[in-house]
Amino acid sequence: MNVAGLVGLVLAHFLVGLTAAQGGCSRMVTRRDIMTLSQQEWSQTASVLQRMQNDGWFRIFAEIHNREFNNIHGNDNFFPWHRRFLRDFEEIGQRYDPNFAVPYWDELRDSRNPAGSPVLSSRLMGGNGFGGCVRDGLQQGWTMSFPGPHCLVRRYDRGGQMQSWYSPEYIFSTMQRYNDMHGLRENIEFTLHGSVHLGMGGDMSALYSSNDFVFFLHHANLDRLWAQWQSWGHQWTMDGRNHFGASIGLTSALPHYGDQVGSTMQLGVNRMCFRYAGTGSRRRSESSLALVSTPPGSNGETRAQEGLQNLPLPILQKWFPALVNSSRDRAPVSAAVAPKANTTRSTIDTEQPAGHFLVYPAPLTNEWVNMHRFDRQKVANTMEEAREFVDALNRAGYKSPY
Ligand SMILES: [Cu+2]
Repeated sequence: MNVAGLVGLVLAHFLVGLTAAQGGCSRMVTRRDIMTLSQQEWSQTASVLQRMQNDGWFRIFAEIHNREFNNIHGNDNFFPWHRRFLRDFEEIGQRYDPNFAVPYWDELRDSRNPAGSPVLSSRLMGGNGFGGCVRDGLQQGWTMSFPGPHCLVRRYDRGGQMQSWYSPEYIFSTMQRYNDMHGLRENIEFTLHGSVHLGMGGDMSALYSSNDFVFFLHHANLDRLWAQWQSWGHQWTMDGRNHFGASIGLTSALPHYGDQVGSTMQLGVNRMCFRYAGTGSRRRSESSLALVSTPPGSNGETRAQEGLQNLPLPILQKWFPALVNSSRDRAPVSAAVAPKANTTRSTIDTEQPAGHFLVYPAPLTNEWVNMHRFDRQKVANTMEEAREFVDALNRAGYKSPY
């Protein structure tokens, strides 16, 4: 073969690779905040889920999650594996309806009083169980078949109430404090991930938690947060270890599926044919609080953003490193917008808009720590740090709009 032929061959390979990488999806679906679905859209989603249940798919997914449990929790397979698992579920759903997409629960928005969330109303997911059994919402009357026949069980962790989850502010802080997968994964897994599973209780706090469709709403939200973190310059960040202590990289095989970890890293490529509506859909700057898809007309995001930027410098340096510079840049801008140009940090208490002090989030239980084989000391440190965060912001007079 002559040189031109060789160049042509190499080029052809390159182009094929490029096309495969960019055009892996013949069609994309959009995962939306479940609260933004119309009645008709929710009915279509619910009808797919009902047929998946009738055909035994919930059993199959619960069985996989149960079997792989220790391979996919408490180690750094956590994010890519759950992304692959959700996509698997979504692809099955698309056999019933090509438009099917897993919605997400914007659970940070409901973190203060999760049991009061409209997501848990009869119209959507239904609420706490009665004598354990969930009696309203999507899965009303369903018999789950893994590990044996039973009603779907929910037992909120505070009787009819749930302990508060982690605030949008705390998760925003986590996402800018960690630049590695291991650090981000461990913090999110110990905090928001665990508090939602434990708050709901019942099937959601078991090895086969995917019996409850809330599992998919929850993991779609965690995946959305990961996608947003990825867009902050961490698109290909993958590090850490698997269950056996071996390091994980982009070419490692995902448990059960065998696909490479790298195949999950980009939305719109390979099998990852979905995007997120709302906050996860746009590339946002790391210094902008955009984790919560506030309803139209609400100014919660802006108010939280301004409140955080006005925090004393040592607090920003410790908890919001990405805001340190934007806070300095911002000061003259907000002064120009508002006529109160002489606002100083010492008047922060009187300048804060109405809102709530932060509350301590729900800690993990010992049972949960054991079930996941987490390192006790690391969990204790993370729980302590989360309380420190609440104390620091409350002492500074920060009021959350959430
Ligand atoms: Cu899981």
